[in-house]
Amino acid sequence: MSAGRSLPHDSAALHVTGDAEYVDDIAGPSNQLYIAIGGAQIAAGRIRSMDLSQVRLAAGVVDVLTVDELPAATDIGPVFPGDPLLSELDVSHFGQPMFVVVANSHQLARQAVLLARVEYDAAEPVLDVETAMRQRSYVRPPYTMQRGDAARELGKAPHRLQGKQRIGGQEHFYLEGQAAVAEPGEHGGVCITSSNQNPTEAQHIVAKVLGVPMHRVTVITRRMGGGFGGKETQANLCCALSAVVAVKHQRVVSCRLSRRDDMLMTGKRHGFYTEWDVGFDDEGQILAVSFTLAGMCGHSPDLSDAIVDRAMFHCDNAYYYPAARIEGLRCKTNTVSNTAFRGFGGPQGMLACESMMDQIARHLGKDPLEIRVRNFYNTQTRNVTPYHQKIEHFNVPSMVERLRSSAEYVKRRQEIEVFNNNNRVLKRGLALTPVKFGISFTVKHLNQGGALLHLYSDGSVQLNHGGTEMGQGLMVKVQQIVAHELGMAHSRIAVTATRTDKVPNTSPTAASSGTDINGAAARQAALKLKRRLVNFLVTQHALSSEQQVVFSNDAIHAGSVQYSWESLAHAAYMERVPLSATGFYKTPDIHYDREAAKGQPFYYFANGAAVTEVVIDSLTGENKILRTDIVHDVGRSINPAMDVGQIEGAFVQGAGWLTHEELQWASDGRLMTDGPATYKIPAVSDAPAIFNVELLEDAPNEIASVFRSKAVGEPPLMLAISVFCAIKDAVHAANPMPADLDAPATPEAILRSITGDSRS
Ligand code: MTE
Ligand code: QUE
Ligand code: MOS
Repeated sequence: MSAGRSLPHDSAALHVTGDAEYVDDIAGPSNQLYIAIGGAQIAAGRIRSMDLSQVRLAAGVVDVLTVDELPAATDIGPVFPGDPLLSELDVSHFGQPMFVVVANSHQLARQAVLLARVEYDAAEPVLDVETAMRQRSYVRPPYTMQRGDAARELGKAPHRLQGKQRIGGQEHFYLEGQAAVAEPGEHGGVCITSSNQNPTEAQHIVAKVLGVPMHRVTVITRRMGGGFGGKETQANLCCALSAVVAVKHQRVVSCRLSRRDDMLMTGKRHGFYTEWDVGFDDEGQILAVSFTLAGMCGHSPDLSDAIVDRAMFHCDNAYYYPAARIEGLRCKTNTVSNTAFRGFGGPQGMLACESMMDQIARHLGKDPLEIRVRNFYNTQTRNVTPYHQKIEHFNVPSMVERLRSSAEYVKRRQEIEVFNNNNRVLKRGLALTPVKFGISFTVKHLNQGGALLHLYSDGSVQLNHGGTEMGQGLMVKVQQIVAHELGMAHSRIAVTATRTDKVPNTSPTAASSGTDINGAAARQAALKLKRRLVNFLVTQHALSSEQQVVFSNDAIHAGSVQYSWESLAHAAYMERVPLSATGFYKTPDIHYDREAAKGQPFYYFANGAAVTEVVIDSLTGENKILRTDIVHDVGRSINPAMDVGQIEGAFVQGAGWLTHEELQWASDGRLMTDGPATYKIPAVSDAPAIFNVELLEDAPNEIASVFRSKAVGEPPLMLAISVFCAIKDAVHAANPMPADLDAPATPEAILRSITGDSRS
């Protein structure tokens, strides 16, 4: 049977031979045009004058466009307006697109951009979230969730602590940058091939920008060389600009951002400033908590409303708060508009929570794991979240117990103490942290999926659905689901490029829900096709019962007659049975009243736990992960190899966010970390030397998800919080009264914390 097997990624061979086609591999016609974007050289202020005459005269330049040449809508804000495709006179971040150069090659277009002469009236940019907070400068109004009377319970608590933490953002650093190719079509339409997590949204935006109905625009995505949330809304820029130029010049147009432009012009993970005020008893059991979570949204809303919401939904992580008040702020800064990034705000809320847990433990002189365990939800009495969703299934406590023994937590804790007593410079640290991550888009309408299945008369199947492939293995998993349902060899099924003209009105491939919703939709399509084939066979062979038709082992049995897929497809075709089916799925039972901050936004939770041991050098702040053990709950896995790959990759990406990767802006608002020389993503050697990843066994999802599997894309990123907490543990071994440790825990930050040289 296909589901549950560790099939290789459907593009694995293509990936390693270089035959997998990405947007920039598409061979265009010889008269293809290329564009480059001219970005603002200030972060805030106004354009006084813009002289593009030298740009127009540069070698190979065919056209130069500003906002005045755009045909229809000029704002590409995905949810709320605020993202000018090309700026008018106001500038709100460094690198903001101002004009487009169209030339005969990317290189000529990029060279011409440099010839622009622009004068500005620069204003003082706001470059950090605390300044925006003080000025009450927001892209969206503040929003609060509460349960119980946190202020009153805080006042009565035997112990009370306040803490704060700055949390850095993160560049997506997908290996394939933003790219789109637009081909003009009839009636002012266009067909765009784009590296894109959200083809439908691109279709919608391009239609608005061109001033044509959506039916004139087709968007195709075969695969991305990584998306990580960075191609959910940020792919729209290349799509919209290439479409405008393609329609204007009636030629194929390529837009592919240089790495530097990509880093300057497209959004990243939100940095956060977080504060907590917590009351607890002598045992460290939390009685009440108040959080302020302030996200650095950049200059416009983009998806920040939902992202800060998700941070708020995850500052409880796995812990019950008898009373809680959670305030989320969407701070406006003169930086690029921040966007979706694996975890979608969840990691930032969860890190604030886990930092608070550490602080409580240190205050009481207890092991942080003891405090964590003491505060876990249970499903009987301590089972209501701050947003009033009940926790009905919860396997975090048993997973943590399992990990505590399999990773020898207690023994290693003692060994580390001995090591630290015997080493003055090197200090080791250990931490075990859990993850509980809510699965579903918290915006209800996005929780739907669609699929289209064709059985051709030779018995081969072509499958299409609304999800996009970004390396996560969505296509092979959906292929396995359909193969399983049809009892068919998976090799008969070709999953083809995602296209807005095959499955319409799709949701972004995001919120880890790709398989949950598109796999379920594809399954519905397979069931529909199967039903028609059963009816056909029952009639054809005058069978007394449908039970006499069996699909298995890549063949079909109708009573005593056996068909191959070739013979059945041909026979059904000859009898004029429709062999194409659509499938649709919407997640049941979810609702959230944002006004009241009450409801059931999540269909279920994905869970995991990690123990990490690190070593730091207390003189230099250097740090290294020595060992990580993970137990993660993917329900009944559809493809264990893909799932383990997702867990390993997400963990390392999360560890990069919390230890190496640091965004820095110059005082004029220019991003200084604008390439791999200045922005350090993890290398292979940064993965834990000992890395034990285990899928929780015999744990089918209690909720009726597709084949009882669980989403895996984002949740394991937050297992990397164990790295941060382990570093903090090591810092405490170096100095029992260190200054606050902000994220990322770079060598500089670690050293500042040890020496007590706090930045503020
Ligand atoms: N894995 C790879 N290799 N590349 C990616 O870009 N994106 C992550 C995750 N895993 C990503 C990835 C993010 S942000 C999400 S939301 C999910 O994959 C989306 O895919 P899924 O819903 O099919 O799991
Ligand atoms: C998780 C997500 C997303 C989300 C909510 C989540 C996401 C996303 C949106 C969103 C919100 C409002 C819109 C819209 C999209 O919400 O990726 O078009 O109008 O795009 O909990 O990953
Ligand atoms: Mo993932 S951040 O939901 O694209």
